[in-house]
Amino acid sequence: MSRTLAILGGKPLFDEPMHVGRPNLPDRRHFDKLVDTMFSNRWFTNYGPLVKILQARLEERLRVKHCIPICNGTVALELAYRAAGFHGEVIVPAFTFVATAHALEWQRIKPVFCDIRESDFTLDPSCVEELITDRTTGIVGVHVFGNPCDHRSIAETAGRHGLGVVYDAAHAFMNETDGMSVCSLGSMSILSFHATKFFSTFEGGAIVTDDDDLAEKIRLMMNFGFAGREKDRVDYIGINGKMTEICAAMGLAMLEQVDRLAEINRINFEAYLEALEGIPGIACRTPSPALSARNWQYVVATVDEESFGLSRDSLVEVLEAENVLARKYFYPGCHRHEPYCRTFPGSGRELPVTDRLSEMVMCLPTGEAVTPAMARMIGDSIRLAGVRAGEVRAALKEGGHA
Ligand code: T4K
Repeated sequence: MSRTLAILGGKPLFDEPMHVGRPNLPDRRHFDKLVDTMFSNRWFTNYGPLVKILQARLEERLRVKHCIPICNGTVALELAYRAAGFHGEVIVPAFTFVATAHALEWQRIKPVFCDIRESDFTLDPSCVEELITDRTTGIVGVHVFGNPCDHRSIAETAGRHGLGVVYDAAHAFMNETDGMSVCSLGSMSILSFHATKFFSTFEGGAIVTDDDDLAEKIRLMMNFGFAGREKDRVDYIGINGKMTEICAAMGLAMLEQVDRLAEINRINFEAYLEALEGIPGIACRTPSPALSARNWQYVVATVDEESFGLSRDSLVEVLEAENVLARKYFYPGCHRHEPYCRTFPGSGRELPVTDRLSEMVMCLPTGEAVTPAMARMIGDSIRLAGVRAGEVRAALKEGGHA
């Protein structure tokens, strides 16, 4: 408690920036070997041998029937929405990465933004019903920070109205609930394997489904609609959603690391939880109790300005001065971004939980670049910022920030 915060003239906590989403690394020898195989195969893309192996390993690991590798999570979303037959209007939470909504707009589907639950940041099923119109064709649930949506209530509402359900499981790799993989909920889910994700292929993603017909349709759609081995027949106006071999090589190498990384994340999370314990106005949000296995990828904290003495934004600035680059995932809600405000003016007024939480939430760095000692130091700086909130506010004002 004796140190001086960097914002108050002290030395920054870290010499190098500590990023949320700093990529974890594979074993280089393993990765290099796979790259050598790729070059000796002279096969770089178009459902090559490494993609086939990765697909089989993912299906085994996630205990799902089909896990189709895709070039990224956003294209996976577009393909999934289209394969689900979505059109007209689709209900989607606003508290998510913009890609969840953008992928609807790119299919000329109107996103109808829905509020979330306070407890776990996921779609609030009790708000869905009132948004259903005769143009609604589907519901998108996002397992935000890996927390599973209330899939039973969503399925019940969707069933009563004849709606399709697609889950955005970008954050939920390896998470389990009710004895199954979170990404096997609903008829289709998408995963993101972006560099910043728990499981990475540099860029990449996947569509998960147990439905053979849907899997067949997606395979046509993601490969220009080519049917048959000779590719002399096109059955569908498809696009290019294929994963490359170099990305599959990264995926195969990273798959060997996931248990180790989940454990590192868990230990870091415990350190943060302890360090943030009892700080007035700071809540370290534990992953949903509905999870029986988790990747611990997101260390999520909320800041209550009144009790803490500083707003979330001010605390993010305090941390930035310490070289800790906390992220405001997800601020603002999608409904507050320009293209959606313009299209749906006033929609924000109806999402009080999204608006409140998006003003309070921040994610803290974890992964193999962070040690429990570092997590404790970050927690102690947050505590100190609260204790010295008055001086911090004055310093921020002087610096033209607040
Ligand atoms: N659905 C959901 C719920 C998602 O969260 C996402 C993606 C998607 C769908 C779409 O999936 P993809 O099409 O992306 O596969 C990042 C990621 O780019 C994005 O994948 C992710 N969600 C989102 C939550 O986070 P930004 O705009 O915050 O990225 P950026 O460049 O600011 O990087 C984040 C942090 O990571 C920075 O602090 C720097 C650090 N970083 C990043 C990269 C790329 C590194 O240290 N090294 C790196 O190579 O979106």
